[in-house]
Amino acid sequence: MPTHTRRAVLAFTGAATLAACGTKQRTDAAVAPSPGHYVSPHGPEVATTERKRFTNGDVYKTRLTATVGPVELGGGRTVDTWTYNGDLPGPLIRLKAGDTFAARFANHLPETTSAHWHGINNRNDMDGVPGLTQPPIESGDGFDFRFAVSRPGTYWFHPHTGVQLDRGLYGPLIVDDPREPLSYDREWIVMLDDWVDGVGGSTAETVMGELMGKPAHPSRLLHKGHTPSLRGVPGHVKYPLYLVNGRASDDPSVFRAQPGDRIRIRIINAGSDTAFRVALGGHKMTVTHTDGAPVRHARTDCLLIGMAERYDVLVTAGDGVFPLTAVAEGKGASGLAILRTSSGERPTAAARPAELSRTLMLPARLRADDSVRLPGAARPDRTLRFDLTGNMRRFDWAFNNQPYEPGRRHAIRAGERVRLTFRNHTHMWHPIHLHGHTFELTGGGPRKDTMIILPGQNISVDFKANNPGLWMLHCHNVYHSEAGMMTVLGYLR
Ligand SMILES: [Cu+2]
Repeated sequence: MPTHTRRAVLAFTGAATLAACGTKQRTDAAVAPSPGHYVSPHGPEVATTERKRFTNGDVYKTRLTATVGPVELGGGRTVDTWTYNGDLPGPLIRLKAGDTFAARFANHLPETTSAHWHGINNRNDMDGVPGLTQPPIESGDGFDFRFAVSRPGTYWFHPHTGVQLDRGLYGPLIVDDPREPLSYDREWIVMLDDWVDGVGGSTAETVMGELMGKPAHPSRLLHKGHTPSLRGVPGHVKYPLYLVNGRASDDPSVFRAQPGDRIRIRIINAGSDTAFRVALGGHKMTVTHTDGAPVRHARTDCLLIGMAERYDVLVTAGDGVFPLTAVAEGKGASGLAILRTSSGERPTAAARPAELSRTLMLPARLRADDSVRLPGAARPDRTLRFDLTGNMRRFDWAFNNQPYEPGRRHAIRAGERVRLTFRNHTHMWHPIHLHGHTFELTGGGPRKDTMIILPGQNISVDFKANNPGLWMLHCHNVYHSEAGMMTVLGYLR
């Protein structure tokens, strides 16, 4: 005999007992209408929006298999972990704007999984959020993903299930622009990661257990996580390794180029609990994109990249051997890759390029390129306010003190300019990610889909509600999202 899960019951009563609220300006907290008043991920609104995106480009066909097996991390270290197709990072998915993505996804893991296409303004039923946009993909089962890809940029893919991301399940997803406005000689994709899985018997699950108060050996928790120039604690976990493109810093990957080459570097933070401060020794960087969207070009020495954020930069290669150093913010250690344009000794993992302590680029200093400014009046049609709450001892990270509940939805309407206002009441950093849309930092700031909110900060972002469905809004610290710091924005029908 079927029984209701606790979640389902809560979702139902939550929806039924709250009164409906207004549509103009301000809808705080959750949420009024019953589930039937929301656009379904499988509803006609989603299909109509997808038809508008479709432009009859090529069909990009691929196979992705989530699998268990050994991976070599450099320096002779081999771990048993979970990856896509046995590769770390996972296979490069590369298509062009206007194409259709078609992947046969197979789950060879011992548990359910999912696949989320981070940053893509996807059709809602392909967004890969189990229990919200589709059922979980069972062990031994598969799923056919198929969707139109309309916007160029630097994206990536990962599971949206538990803390699986803190294994090796991630890969780059690059959408080329058929009318690429930048000119450069080479391209370097750089994926950053904090690594624990399979080292000394630790897994993402043992780390989560320790964070929830079950001591583990070896302990992976940081007791102090100070950051050089910004407030608060960036992350909880002292990882045994920080990887760049799947390699540990004592045996780094090497990118070869010619002196004078103009190189586009696409940097993706696939870490679960680590923000990285990134510099290329001996070089200034010109920031061209954040989270796939163009910005007015801005020069900097150093970037701060929260979990799931991406930055594209241009550099003109010098003559020599240079460290691309990614310091784990507040954790002391770093990841490393090498740019080599001539012979010479390679820098060591301990290298700390002077650029790390020069100009640091933060999103508030960037402006959206005119081509991606949000259209329409600057005044929002609706404002949703989110207090970021929780503390380390209880490990109860949440929005507005309410842990994730798939049936609790924040109502929005198609066509609205929606403002999200975040106030961080905690001591932790929270990189907040919105699915299916890119927002603009208010006041003409950059377009992004993930934004670090520092302790004490009060930050507003606006987006155009142009992609109907049920969309996750969550912290991209995977241990915070798993603890409950997730919620849903739902389009009203
Ligand atoms: Cu968080």
